[in-house]
Amino acid sequence: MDLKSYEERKFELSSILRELVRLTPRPTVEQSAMWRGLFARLAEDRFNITLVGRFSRGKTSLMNAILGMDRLPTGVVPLTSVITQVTYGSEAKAVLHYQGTSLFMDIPLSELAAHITEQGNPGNHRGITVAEVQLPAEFLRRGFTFIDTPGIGSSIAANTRTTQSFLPEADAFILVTSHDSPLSEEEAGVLAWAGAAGRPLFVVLNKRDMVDAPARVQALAYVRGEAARLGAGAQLRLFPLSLNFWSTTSVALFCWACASGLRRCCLSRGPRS
Ligand SMILES: Nc1nc2c(ncn2[C@@H]2O[C@H](COP(=O)(O)OP(=O)(O)OP(=O)(O)O)[C@@H](O)[C@H]2O)c(=O)[nH]1
Ligand SMILES: [Mg+2]
Repeated sequence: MDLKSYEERKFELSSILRELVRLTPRPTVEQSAMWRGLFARLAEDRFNITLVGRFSRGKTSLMNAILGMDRLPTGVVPLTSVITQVTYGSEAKAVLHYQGTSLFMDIPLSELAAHITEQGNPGNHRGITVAEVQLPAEFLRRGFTFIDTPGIGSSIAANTRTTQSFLPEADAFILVTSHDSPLSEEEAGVLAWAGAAGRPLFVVLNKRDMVDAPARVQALAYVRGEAARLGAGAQLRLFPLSLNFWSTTSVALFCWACASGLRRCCLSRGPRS
């Protein structure tokens, strides 16, 4: 897609949105917030890269590695309980957005765990729709937004629901699974969903350190085979990693591969339907 058709498609989308707003004279708070978000995404050329996967796969660890910092909380038990969006901002802080209101609250990053984890905010009882982490990182300036989601398939059903209802917002997926038990039922569901929706899909096979060489080969072949069976083989890009032992080089290579994969997807597919 060239720049002209991109601008045309953007114009078309904003006309449809304006028409929607016009046809809904009394919108709910949720509808207004959704439309504001969509207008902002269009205006800022924002592209949502969403990390999904079963609980404790290492999604938040990957997010920290990509951002080159250890600001987001990780742990062995189901941890992330709130959609956490990392985006550009002139100063490092977090902005909390709540259900049913357009009010928001700024907090220092040091207080984040009290609001976005199962321990500080179990089942998201505080009703936070999104925790927006703003960082003055140069590469976030280009409109890429990384979104960490609560783990799917744990005993905490609210986390699975939160993540599944967020899937349509994703422009591209990084599905994090692991070598020791590749692809849970819920993760296979995400593969099938991304395949049917034609979204770019990067699969990180994490925890490489936990299995021996023959099991690594088996795990890779299994994920490739399942992706093909579920209709996501064409857009699959698979990365074996060990986030407990990540190096700047391995994460930089992953980011580079994602960036070139995204460029290829956008050029070959054009806008999504
Ligand atoms: N052995 C090993 N452990 C890892 C690796 N990557 C992450 N972990 C550990 O796995 C646990 C879970 O990591 P998180 O990043 O919190 O996982 P998550 O997917 O965000 O978990 P939820 O937020 O609960 O969905 C932590 O104790 C990490 O230290 C890895 O490559 N190898
Ligand atoms: Mg997490």
